[in-house]
Amino acid sequence: MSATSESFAGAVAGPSKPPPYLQRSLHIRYIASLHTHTSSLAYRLTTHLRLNAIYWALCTLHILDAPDALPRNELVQFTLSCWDEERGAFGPHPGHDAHILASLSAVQILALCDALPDLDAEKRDQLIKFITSLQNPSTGAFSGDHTYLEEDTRFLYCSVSALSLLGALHHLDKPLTIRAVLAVRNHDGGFGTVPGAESHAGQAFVCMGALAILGGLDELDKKAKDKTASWLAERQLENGGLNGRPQKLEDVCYSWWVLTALSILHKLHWISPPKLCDFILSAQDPDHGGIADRPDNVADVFHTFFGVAGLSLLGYRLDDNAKDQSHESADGLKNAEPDECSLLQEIDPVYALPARVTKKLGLQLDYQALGR
Ligand code: GRG
Repeated sequence: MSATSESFAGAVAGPSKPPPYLQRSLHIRYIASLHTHTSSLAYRLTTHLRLNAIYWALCTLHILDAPDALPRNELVQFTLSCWDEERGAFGPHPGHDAHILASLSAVQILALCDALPDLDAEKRDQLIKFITSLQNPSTGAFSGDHTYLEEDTRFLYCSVSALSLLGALHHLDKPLTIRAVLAVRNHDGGFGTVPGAESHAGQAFVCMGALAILGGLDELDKKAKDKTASWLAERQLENGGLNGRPQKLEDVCYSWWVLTALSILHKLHWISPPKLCDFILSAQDPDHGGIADRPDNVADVFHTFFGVAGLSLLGYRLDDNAKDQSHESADGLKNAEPDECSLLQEIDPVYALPARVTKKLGLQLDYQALGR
């Protein structure tokens, strides 16, 4: 073929369009490949997110029922090597300072790998001390680290969730912490980062999740809960995707931040699940795997996790895509038998971990999961 006809053929073919079903095997290969492509500039520039990324990747594989596609022992050892001796908690990468965002990811990775006991008793105690020391004793708000530069409900959720996963929630003043969550609730029913800050869907997840773990959901009466659910349901746009606040663009990650809060409120049916499923599937990279923030953008592990987790909450069925499943058999990957394993693995919207894990730890709380 001549150069001209080759480029003409390329122009005619154009970029592939994602199929209307989940490309499970392709996404498993995409996630596994992230572990081997470690010499790229992008990999080096994201060391500050390394433990978060391992958590997103592992959790995606668990939902896709392929937990062994990444090397468990190596990841557990790497996670433990991110321990910051001086501060007594986890940093995002060996040699980095401890932070609550990395510490929750570390605890989640250990929980996913059934390796929580690998954290020895002395370090567990230090970690609990680090987390409780982040709380502002007069307001109950949390900072992310010992610089105490910024308080944010994200840090509160991470602290509450990590303490709970460590079986150490009794170290916390629960009524004070619940008050700190209620203080960021706005008149529109949404939640912000600090009192008076604009409502954002990300904060709806962290605030509803923290209230659920702390047993504080009933501090909101039915009218207040419905107002929050209405604000969340209004996030769905004509194209099926969800935005994070009014007048903003849709993004696949809001499938997680919005759906989890609706799930905790038992109001998942207040949005259109089929339209959201279609939007998530339309953001797949049909050639290399992974899911992007929206169609035609570059896929990444963050959006892949939140897209797949959203599909799990929506009760997406793998047997909707017979074509992709036959592809999987050829690869030797586990095939989903329609009667036996047609749903994605269940994700717990409160802890952002597979339900298998929170059940085993005796932590599973009440929530709505479609199709189960
Ligand atoms: C265990 C899943 C899990 C999370 C840990 C870190 C954390 C707790 C929660 C983050 C919650 C949050 C604030 C999510 C929103 C992230 C996001 C996409 C922010 C984008 O904000 P803008 O202003 O985008 O750039 P919009 O869409 O508002 O224009």
